[in-house]
Amino acid sequence: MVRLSTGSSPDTSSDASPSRPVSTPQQGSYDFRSRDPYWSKKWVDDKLFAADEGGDRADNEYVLDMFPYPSGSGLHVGHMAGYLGTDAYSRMRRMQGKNVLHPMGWDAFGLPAEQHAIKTGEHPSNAVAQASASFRAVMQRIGLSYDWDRELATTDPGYYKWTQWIFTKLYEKGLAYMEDSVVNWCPELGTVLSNEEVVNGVSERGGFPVERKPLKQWVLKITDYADRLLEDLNLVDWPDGVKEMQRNWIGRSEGLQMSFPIDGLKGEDGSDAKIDVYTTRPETLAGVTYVVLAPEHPLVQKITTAEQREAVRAYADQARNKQDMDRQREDQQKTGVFTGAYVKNPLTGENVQVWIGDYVLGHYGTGAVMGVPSADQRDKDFAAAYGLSVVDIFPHGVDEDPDAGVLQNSHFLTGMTAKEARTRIMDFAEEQGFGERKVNYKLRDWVFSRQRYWGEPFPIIHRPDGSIALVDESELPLLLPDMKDFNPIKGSNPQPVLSKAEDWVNLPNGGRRETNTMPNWAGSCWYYLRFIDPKNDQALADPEKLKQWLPVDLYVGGTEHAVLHLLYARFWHKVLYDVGAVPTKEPFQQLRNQGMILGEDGQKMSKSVGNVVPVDTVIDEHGVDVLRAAEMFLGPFEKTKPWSTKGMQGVKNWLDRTWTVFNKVDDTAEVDPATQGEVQLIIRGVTQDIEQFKFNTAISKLMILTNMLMKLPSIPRQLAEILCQLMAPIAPMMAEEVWNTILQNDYSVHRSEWPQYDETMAALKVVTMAVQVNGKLRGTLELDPQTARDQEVVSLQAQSLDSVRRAIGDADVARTIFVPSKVINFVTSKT
Ligand code: ANZ
Repeated sequence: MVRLSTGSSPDTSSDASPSRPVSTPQQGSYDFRSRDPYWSKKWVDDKLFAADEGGDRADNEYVLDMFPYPSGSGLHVGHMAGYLGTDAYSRMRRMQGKNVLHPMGWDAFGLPAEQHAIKTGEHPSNAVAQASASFRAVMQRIGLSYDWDRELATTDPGYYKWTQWIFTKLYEKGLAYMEDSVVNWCPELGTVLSNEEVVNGVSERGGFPVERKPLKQWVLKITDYADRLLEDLNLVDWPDGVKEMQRNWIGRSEGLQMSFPIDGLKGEDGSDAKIDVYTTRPETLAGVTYVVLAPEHPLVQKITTAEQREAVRAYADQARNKQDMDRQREDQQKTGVFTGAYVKNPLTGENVQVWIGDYVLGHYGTGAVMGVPSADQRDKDFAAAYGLSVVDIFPHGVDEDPDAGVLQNSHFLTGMTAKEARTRIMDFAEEQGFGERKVNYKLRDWVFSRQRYWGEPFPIIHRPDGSIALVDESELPLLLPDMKDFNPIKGSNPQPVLSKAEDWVNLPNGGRRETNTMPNWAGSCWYYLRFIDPKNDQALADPEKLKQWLPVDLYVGGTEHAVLHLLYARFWHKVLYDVGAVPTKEPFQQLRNQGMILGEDGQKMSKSVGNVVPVDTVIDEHGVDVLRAAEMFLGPFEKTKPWSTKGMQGVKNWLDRTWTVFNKVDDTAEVDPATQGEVQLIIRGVTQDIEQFKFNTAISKLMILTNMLMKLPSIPRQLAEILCQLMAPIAPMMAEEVWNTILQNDYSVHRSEWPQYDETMAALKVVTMAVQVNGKLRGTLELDPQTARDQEVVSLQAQSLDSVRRAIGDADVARTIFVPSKVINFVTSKT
């Protein structure tokens, strides 16, 4: 689901000496080259991060990353952004006494593995095994605290058995059906493409011609769940932007469906034949000066006059190959052709022309609209293009407020506000029988089949008589046949790759197996359930265990999944809820999106630009903790931000300094009350920051604590332990080393008890500091009073502001003027 990729990565277990004996005390600096691999391996071997089975729902916490799509080329720091956040959070929650479920797996069906297979001739399962092994190696090298015993791949037969089982439930509930639909078929690639993969009529990949072809496909009735998918957004704690995108995608609107009698054409029952339109603005009826049908509307043939036939056919032909998205683009020139037919406006009794135009979509509403050029911009453009008349029903035309605007030239609606008139005309239309209130959705049923090899086979048999049967549950999983040739079948008609596996397809009784496969979305729709009980072969998961863990408390991933993945997963979850397989209405309680990490140049990381920062390079040079802390220190978790070598250096200096601090621990030293108070504030601050995914400010506070301790002649053990524990989620390797080797505490710091703070402490005041470059104001920082007094931390935070980075540019900072709690000014010298 998430596209990550990696090359060969070093085997974490072999390149170091994990068995180095522990010695104390240590001086110099933290020996990350040998100690990082030691700890990461030990954590895995000891299953330190395994979630306990059972436990009360209240004590359990489920923290989930969107699982990646393993493929074959280099992992860079940007790929880790989300994982580092959930890891730090999970570590703190465990230390706070939570039983945390934090799993990882592989979304392994789909295009990348299949394409690798086509290129190399190697079976995709090998590519998947290799790629996931190398992903696992990198993740373990970084020490991500997953419960590796729960690792799964959507391509495991033991997993997709249940994907198929869920499909049988959908089918039994009448939510899966077959339909002839029109697809984007690329004869050269031998594959169906999504609308996004088609650009100007050719394939995005390769630039080959794409044709619209009919194909029998499986479709899931997600539209049956439209209202619940909409309403239950109120139950979840998600970013408003994501909820809004889901709402827009579902696109519920309330309007009027109304009939315009066709002049001179009789229906079968002898009454006037009619064109139905759907409108959300029925109050604009008096302003209708024409009606437009989608070019594919079934009535087009019937109503077109002999004179217009040729023009209409030519127009409809060229519209057929256009994408909906292009048809709806606002900057697109509106085009159309007159059909020669007229319809009667049911309010004014006037006849208006009927046109076809591709800005009207065939499968939304009724596939026909009433044209109101004085109220709607698209209609205005269309009327202007063809010289159609305009009736001014609003003083301000299309700019009129759609509720408060007062109507004119509108029969009995004149003088009413649009909102008032809307209700009146709907009532009137229903009384008179020319219209009825209707709710419409943008959401379409979900085309659920693909023609490629590397996907879940449908548990479906087509009997010789044409009827459809489910494969018996006892026969699941229905294994994907082991093929040697996964090449798509090129040619003018769409054919699934599986149709080549004749022995598998043809059954002794004359039946044929379904040869489409499921889309990549299928496996990612329910993996969070399987993590709860990954080895169960009796059920997709034990209902008791589901009760102990659902819903997922926190789900973290990229905004690219804001709509489809989350909508599809919610849909399946609701179906599973309806069949009694899951205990909650919604799958994911809280959602967070990580921001993208850009290259240092502010551009998206890419090989061709040459700005990629590979994970392995940073770790080889500086160790795991520097990578982790530097990445989290770049800025707010949700924000897109560039990588910063300067920032990394700052973080590295901080970690080096903490090492010095830990080496000054003195068991006899006492904590003075002033320091004690300050430390309380830091504990509270770090705890709250990590809870809220504000890792950058948590790190600032850890820097302050370090600086505070640096100033003490010797470090009381209690304070050293607090610093070590507070930094454990951020710099887990060194914290573990210090905890065990220097402080000689019981393994592991990550299972130790999180430091407590005094709840009654007064709320912190925020200090606003000015940030200047050469005396010019370039930004401000909102800081807590402690931070605002610390020159180094303020300096680092200030330099991570975009505006400040830009103002400094390539110059060096020659001098920094710092007035605590007030201002920081960077004076640059020309290089
Ligand atoms: C007249 C009108 C006047 C409209 C006005 C809007 C503003 P939603 O449901 O919110 O997207 N419409 C209806 N069916 C359509 C189709 N198949 N293709 C393209 N457009 C279509 O908005 C529904 C509105 O979108 C409808 O209301 C219709 O234009 C247009 F000042 O009717 B309206």
